[in-house]
Amino acid sequence: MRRFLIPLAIISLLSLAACGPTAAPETNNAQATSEQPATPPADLQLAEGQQQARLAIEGMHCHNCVNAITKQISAVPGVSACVVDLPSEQAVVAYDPKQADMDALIAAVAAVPKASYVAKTAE
Ligand SMILES: [Cu+2]
Repeated sequence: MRRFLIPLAIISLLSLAACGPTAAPETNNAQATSEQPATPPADLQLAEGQQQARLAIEGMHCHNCVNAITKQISAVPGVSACVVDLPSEQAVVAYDPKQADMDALIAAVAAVPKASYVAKTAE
């Protein structure tokens, strides 16, 4: 088991290092294939008092981007669920409006270390 995990971890680290504002080549591919709009993530099930935010996120290249953004949004106080979708470049977030708001979620996306993602309210 451990034999598999170590190379996987190394590959993950390498692709994370290769991904960011300076990793331009992948972006071109993404744009070339994104002419058909991808299906955005489904609405979340909300507990009482929760709200859902739908964010449009620019700058994601791969699943490491998705993981980094998911982690960052999930760390915002009041956020109880977060689904980030790469093909549609959208995220849905369930949050308690007494603790978090749209500005906090957008700021969390912008605060992902070593990256420059931009989020705004999805149409
Ligand atoms: Cu990435």
